[in-house]
Amino acid sequence: MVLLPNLLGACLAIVATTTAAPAGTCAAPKPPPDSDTPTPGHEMTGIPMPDDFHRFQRIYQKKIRASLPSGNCTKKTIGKRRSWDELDDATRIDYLRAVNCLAAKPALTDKSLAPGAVNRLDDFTYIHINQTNIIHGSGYLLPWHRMFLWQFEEAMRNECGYKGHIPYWDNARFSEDPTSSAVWSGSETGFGSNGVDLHLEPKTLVFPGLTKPFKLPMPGGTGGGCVPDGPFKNLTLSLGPVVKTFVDKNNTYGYESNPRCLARNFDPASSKGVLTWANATTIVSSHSIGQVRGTIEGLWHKNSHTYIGGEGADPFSTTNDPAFYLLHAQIDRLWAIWQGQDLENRQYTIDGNRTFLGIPLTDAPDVPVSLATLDDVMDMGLGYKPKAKEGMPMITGNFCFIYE
Ligand SMILES: *[C@@H]1O[C@H](CO)[C@@H](O)[C@H](O)[C@H]1NC(C)=O
Ligand SMILES: *[C@@H]1O[C@H](CO)[C@@H](O)[C@H](O)[C@H]1NC(C)=O
Ligand SMILES: *[C@@H]1O[C@H](CO)[C@@H](O)[C@H](O)[C@H]1NC(C)=O
Ligand SMILES: *[C@@H]1O[C@H](CO)[C@@H](O)[C@H](O)[C@H]1NC(C)=O
Ligand SMILES: *[C@@H]1O[C@H](CO)[C@@H](O)[C@H](O)[C@H]1NC(C)=O
Ligand SMILES: *[C@@H]1O[C@H](CO)[C@@H](O)[C@H](O)[C@H]1NC(C)=O
Ligand SMILES: [Cu+2]
Repeated sequence: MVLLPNLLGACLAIVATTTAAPAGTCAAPKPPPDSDTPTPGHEMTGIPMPDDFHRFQRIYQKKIRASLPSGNCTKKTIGKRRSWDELDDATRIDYLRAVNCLAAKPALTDKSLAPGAVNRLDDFTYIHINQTNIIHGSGYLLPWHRMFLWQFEEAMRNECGYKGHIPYWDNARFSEDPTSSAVWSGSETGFGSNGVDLHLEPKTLVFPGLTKPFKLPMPGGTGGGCVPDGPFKNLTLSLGPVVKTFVDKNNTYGYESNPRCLARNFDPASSKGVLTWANATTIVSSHSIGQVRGTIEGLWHKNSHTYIGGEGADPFSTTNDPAFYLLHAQIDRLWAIWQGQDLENRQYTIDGNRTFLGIPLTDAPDVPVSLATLDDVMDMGLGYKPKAKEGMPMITGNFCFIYE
């Protein structure tokens, strides 16, 4: 009776201090939750986190916590970003309320840039559209979206009184049965379910703004129509869509007003056997920024968007689906866990071109076709233009958050 806890204790000490304790050394007892991890609102469901991913996540969390306090970022002030599935109902409802609050506030974007921008959500969609060919398939993917999430979180908190932080869509838990995640609940505590089934055919869509054509295959999906339930049932979108079967010269980037519902088109094949714990573990165990960005971009990011489908699958106006922010928090979390294995060497690293796949652009000819650098300026909209490296840390500069 006395021996067992001692043995477990010794084992835990090894796991906690060795970065690469081989699996099985300690008959893999689960480490206890950290004492400052609050009791979750809901039990986690779905496929449990495997030990190898858990090890990477714990190393990241320990290194971040060990670096606190860092300036004004302390154990008390650090923003805890949690899985939507474990948030309590009150926090979920408050988050969804704050999104609809931003949808009810007037846009700040100059009408000459985007005549169709109506509300504060459209400000985010406008700049995401404007920057799409610069911030995807490029070195800016990760830092730009980290900065973007932070700006959204600030707007939610400062303009709409949201008290929490951005949650993430823990899609690996639900890869084989994505709709079992609380994210897609049609009740008042979810983002709403799939769009009504329009029996769409697969299509091939084209990007505007590239000097070389790039074709995006879009599966037929299982929905395609309006989301019939949940808090965004009545949301009216205005900007986009942008990718179509042809380049629409009348409204190339979807900046004109185009009132319509929020549509989704779940594609289970983009998730099953794809957004798996095994692939998530491949990402966080990458050995270089090139490898981590490549796998995030080509595998996790692409398939997460394609799974949601509809508005969420348009690479330009994808932010029209409020679930975008949860999807990207998960992307950001995978990058954060990778960075956290070796903060000294991994926090400030960049890989990739300055444009989408290094293709010259037609509507940003001043952006050279060459490799991105840490000192390049990113356009976040509304006049905010930080350097790429400002979008990389987690507990300094603008940022103070941890993924739990
Ligand atoms: C993005 O906005 C800038 C003005 O800030 C404009 O010059 C550029 O053409 C826009 N690009 C796209 C793709 O809309
Ligand atoms: C949507 O609008 C209808 C009609 O105005 C209203 O009854 C319903 O409560 C609204 N639903 C939501 C989720 O806002
Ligand atoms: C573009 O606008 C012109 C003139 O208003 C119209 O005739 C044409 O059908 C429009 N094209 C598309 C693809 O909407
Ligand atoms: C993702 O997982 C699937 C199934 O396990 C595997 O076939 C595929 O190679 C993985 N992809 C990557 C990029 O590791
Ligand atoms: C940059 O773009 C060029 C041209 O498309 C491509 O060959 C190269 O692989 C890209 N480099 C990176 C790091 O993505
Ligand atoms: C922390 O300080 C930085 C730099 O002085 C500032 O930009 C940031 O807004 C502060 N963050 C918080 C959470 O107060
Ligand atoms: Cu994006």
